[in-house]
Amino acid sequence: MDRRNKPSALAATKAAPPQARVDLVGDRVTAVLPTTGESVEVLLTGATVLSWKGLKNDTLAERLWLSDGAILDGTKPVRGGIPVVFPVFGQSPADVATAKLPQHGLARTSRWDFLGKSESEGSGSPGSSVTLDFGLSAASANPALSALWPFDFTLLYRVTLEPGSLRTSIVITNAGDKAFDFHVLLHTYLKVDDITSTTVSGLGETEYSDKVEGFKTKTQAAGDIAFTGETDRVYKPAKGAEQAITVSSAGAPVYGVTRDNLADVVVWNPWSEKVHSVGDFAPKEGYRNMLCIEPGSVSSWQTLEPNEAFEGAQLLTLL
Ligand code: TA6
Repeated sequence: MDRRNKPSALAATKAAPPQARVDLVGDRVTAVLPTTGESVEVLLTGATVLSWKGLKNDTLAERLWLSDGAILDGTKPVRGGIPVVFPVFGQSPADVATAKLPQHGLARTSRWDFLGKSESEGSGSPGSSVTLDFGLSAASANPALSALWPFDFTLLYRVTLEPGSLRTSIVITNAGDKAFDFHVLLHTYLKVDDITSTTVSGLGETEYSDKVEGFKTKTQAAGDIAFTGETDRVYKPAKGAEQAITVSSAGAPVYGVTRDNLADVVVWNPWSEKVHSVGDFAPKEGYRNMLCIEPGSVSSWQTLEPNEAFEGAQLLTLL
C-alpha cells in the first residue's frame, strides 16, 4: 500500500563513536586507538611506558626502544621505554635529603596504581584520543625506598595517546607538612634507525654539563648535534622548556619533542664501550638503535612547600 504520508524512517540512532580499547592485564595497561590502530602499553612498575606504536606515512611501528634484557617483574628499573625519575636524578651528594635513595630515585621501581582512563575527542574524530592515569604516593611507594626519603607526596602521571603523538605529564604534590626539594625527569628511550646518522636540532649554542668529562660545563656548537661516541649531557636551554627539539635520521625529521615546564634536557647514548657495563642492555649493539632525549627539571632542585604542586610534560610527535 502506498501511504502518502508514510512516516520517514526513524532516524537511526547515531552509532556511538568507536571508543579506544583499554585493558588491564596483570600489571600492564594497554590502550589501542580504533581509528588508527596506534597503541601504548604501560607497566605498573614505575608507570613505565613500555611501548608506543605510532602511525606515520601509513607505517605503524614501535617508536620507543626497549632492551631485550629489560627486567619487567618490578625488581629492577625498566631498561627502556619511558622510566619516570623522581625525586632525584642521578646519584645524590651525601648532604641532601635524597642521599640514601638509589640512582634516579624511587618512582621507577615502585608499583603505581592505574586510576583509569579518560576519553577525549582530542583534536581529531571521536575516539581518536585516550588518556591513562596512574598514581603513586608515599604510602603506596616502595616502602624500602620511601623510608629513605621521608616526605609525603602524591604523583599523578597521565599518558595521552593521539594519532601521531604521545604525551606524558606528571603532577607532583606535596601532601605533607614540610617542604621538600626534588628533581623530576622523563627518561625517554627513542628508537632510531642508526645513531651514527641521527642528529638533534634545537640545542645548538646551549650550555650543558658533560658527565663523560666529569660534569664539565660546556657550550654546544651552533647547529645540530651528531653522535660519534658516548654521550651523557644535561642541557640547559636558554629558552627553557620553550626550546623545541627535533630528532632526525639521515637529515629527515623523525621525532619532535616539546616540553611544558621541564627546562632541562638530558641526552644519553652509552655507545659501544659503556654499553657493556649496563647489564640489562641487550643486545649490546642496540646502542645503535636508541637515543635518550629526557625532558626534566634536574639542573637545580625544585622546592615544594606543603600543598604546593608542580606539573611538567613532554609531547612526542611523529614528524
Ligand atoms: O640519563 C642519563 C643517565 O643518568 C646516564 O648517566 C645513565 O646512568 C643512564 O641515566 C641510565 O641510568 P640507569 O640508572 O637507568 O642505569
